[in-house]
This record gives sequence, C-alpha cells and structure tokens, in this order.
Amino acid sequence: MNDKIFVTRPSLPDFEEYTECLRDIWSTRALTNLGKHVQELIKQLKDKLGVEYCLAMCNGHMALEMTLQALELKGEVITTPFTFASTTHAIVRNNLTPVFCDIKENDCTIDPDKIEALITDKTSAIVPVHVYGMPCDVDRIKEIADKHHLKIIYDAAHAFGVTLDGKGIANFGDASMFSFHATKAFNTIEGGCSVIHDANAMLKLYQIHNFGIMSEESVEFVGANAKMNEFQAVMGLCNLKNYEANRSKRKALVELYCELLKDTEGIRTLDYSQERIGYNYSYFPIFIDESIYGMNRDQVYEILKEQEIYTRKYFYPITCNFKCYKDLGFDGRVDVAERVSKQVLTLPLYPELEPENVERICTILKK
Ligand code: T4K
Repeated sequence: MNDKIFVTRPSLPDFEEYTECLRDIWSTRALTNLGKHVQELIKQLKDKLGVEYCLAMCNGHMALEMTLQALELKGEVITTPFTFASTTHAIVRNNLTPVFCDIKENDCTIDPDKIEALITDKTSAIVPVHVYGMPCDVDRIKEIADKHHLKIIYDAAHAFGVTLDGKGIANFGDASMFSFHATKAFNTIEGGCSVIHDANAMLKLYQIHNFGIMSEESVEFVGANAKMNEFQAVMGLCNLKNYEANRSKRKALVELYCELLKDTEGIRTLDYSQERIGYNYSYFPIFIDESIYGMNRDQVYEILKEQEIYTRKYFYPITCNFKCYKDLGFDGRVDVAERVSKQVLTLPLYPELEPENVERICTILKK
C-alpha cells in the first residue's frame, strides 16, 4: 500500500487479450496507414462520441495542430493560458497569435464574460479548453462566436466520454480534439482524435494528416504525418471495452476524496454535482488557499513527495508565462488564472488506486 503513488497510472487491458489481437497484425503485416484496426476504432469512437465524423491521430497535440490547420484560420485566436503547453503551441505553430483570456475560478474554463473585450478585426477563432473534463460554458461561447463570425475549436484533450445535456461533448463548437495519451481516462498509448463537423474541413484534415497526399501522383496540401498506427488502435479497441468500468472506479474515488476533504478549510475541490454534465472524472485537482489553510501549494507538494506521493501542478506555470512566449508581447490580465495556477495541485487518480491510499492522502492533507 505504501509504494510510490503517481498522479496517474495508465489503464491497460488484459495482456493476453492485447497480444491475441496482435496476431492479426503479424499475419497481415499491415502496421499503419489506416489499417483495419484504426478504421474499426474510428467507427467505435464515432459511436461513443455521438458524432458523424472523426479521425484517429498519432497523438492529441497533432490532432489539435492539424484541426486548426484544416480550418484555415488566420490572425488571432482567443484561448486560455490555464492549460498544457500543447494548446498554445498548436496555435503558435499554425502562425496564429494566441490572445489569452482569463478563466472562471469555479471550474477553470475560459470566462465568457471576458472574451468579447479581446475580439479585434484579426480574431478568427476561440480555442477554449474543457480542462479536467469540465465542460466550458458552450452556450455563451457559441453566442459570442456567432455574433462575431468566429470558429470554435475545443481542446477536449481531457474530456473523452464527457456529456452535456445527454449529448457527447464533441457536438459543441465547430471542432474538438481529444487526447488518448497514456495518462488519460482512455488511452491508445499515445494517440488522439479530431472531430470537425464540416465535411470539407474534415476531408482536408484527412488529407493533411497523411502529407497532403491526394493520390500516388498528386500532393495538394502541405501536410505532415499524424497517422495513428495499428498497435495504438488495438490498445484503443481493448481499452474502450473497459472505459465505463474504469469511469465508475474513478467516480467512486473522486467521491471519496470529496467526502474526506469537504470540511478541510482552505482546500477547495471542483463541483461534480451539475445534473447537465456526465463527468469523466479524469483528474482530481484541489485548490489550496494559503491564507486559510496555513500552508501553500508548493509546501503541500513537497510534504506529499516526502511520502512518495507524486502530485502534479496541472497547470503551473500558465502558458503565457512560458519563456518561449515572452516575445509575444502579451500584456493582458489573467488574474484568476495566475492565482489559481499557484493554488492548484492535482492529486493521484486512476482506476487501480486503492481507496486506502486516498484515505492516506487525505489524512496527510487534513493534518
Ligand atoms: N491539450 C491539453 C489540455 C492537454 O492536457 C494535453 C496533454 C494535450 C492537449 C496534448 O495531448 P497529447 O499530445 O499528450 O496526446 C502529461 C501528458 O503527457 C499529456 O498527455 C497531458 N496533456 C499532460 C496534462 O500530462 P506530463 O509531462 O505531466 O506526463 P508524465 O510523463 O510526467 O506523466 C505523469 C505521471 O503519469 C508520471 O509521473 C507517471 C505516470 N505515467 C506516465 C506515463 C507517460 C505512467 O505511469 N506511465 C506512463 O507511460 O504530461
């Protein structure tokens, strides 16, 4: 029980089940380039996400970068800095300028009240993040985007399986991408997928994810290689079968954490009680208010580390403070994101985490 505890551990299928599926790959030697397992995974992902179009990709970052490219965006993109490096990098690597918008304190998603003030005649899109799988305020964001003719591309890296009003979260906005990285609630080792609702843009995405090749003798777009391979797809097909059972285990652990921490002054957790939302319980962040708790986030991080409990500061620093973005000249205010990023600590959460370890972590936090 007292082994090292990491912020997450990848879910793996039964070893024999995975290796049995590999026999087929050995016999056909079809390892990649849209093989039958990738095609089957795409079919199952469409069902699971409740969408018409979906493309499996080599990882979540390339899914986002290429989705932005396929939508042919220009100029400025309004986004949040309270995210993983990937969101901002994908924007900048498309020669777009990120304009950072502050977040809401309660769920850490983009604050719709602060978007309109950032819109200029160069703005072409909004890239909000369903951070920790918490849905953004999709209705307000749509209203703003419609009014100003902007595209919405959701970074849904954390939000696989999340529903809002009974609909898969990818049904909101013009496009969404998901990460299937080893550390995610559903993994294909590395991997991800993109959903775009416009058929032409989806076709372009399909082409650019394979070098822009249209046929053996025709290359029409400057693409790259973002294809998922067959080994990833088999992992996905096996893991998808266990997704709901794993979600239930994560849900029980989140409920235990919330129950044990509910009276701890100075520690706030996210709200999991909204009836509109089908949560995926992908991360368990807590927010430590030093003035009440009497100790800051970094001290708590160190104390847990001494006990071989390895938490993570998702997301600190915020991306607008990255060294590589110092030259962007961003001089806006993102006060909530600044504050929350100094308070946040993401606690261990994965299906095999023993409830006894959740209790141990909470006992340390309550001391
Ligand atoms: N947008 C957002 C909002 C994202 O959060 C991400 C990725 C993306 C886009 C891009 O998606 P991908 O291209 O990654 O598909 C991790 C993940 O690498 C990254 O996928 C994720 N977000 C980010 C939030 O977390 P690190 O650097 O913190 O991971 P790492 O290697 O330190 O792993 C954390 C812990 O998990 C380890 O301490 C131990 C455990 N672990 C990890 C791996 C990789 C294992 O037990 N086994 C493993 O194989 O970034």
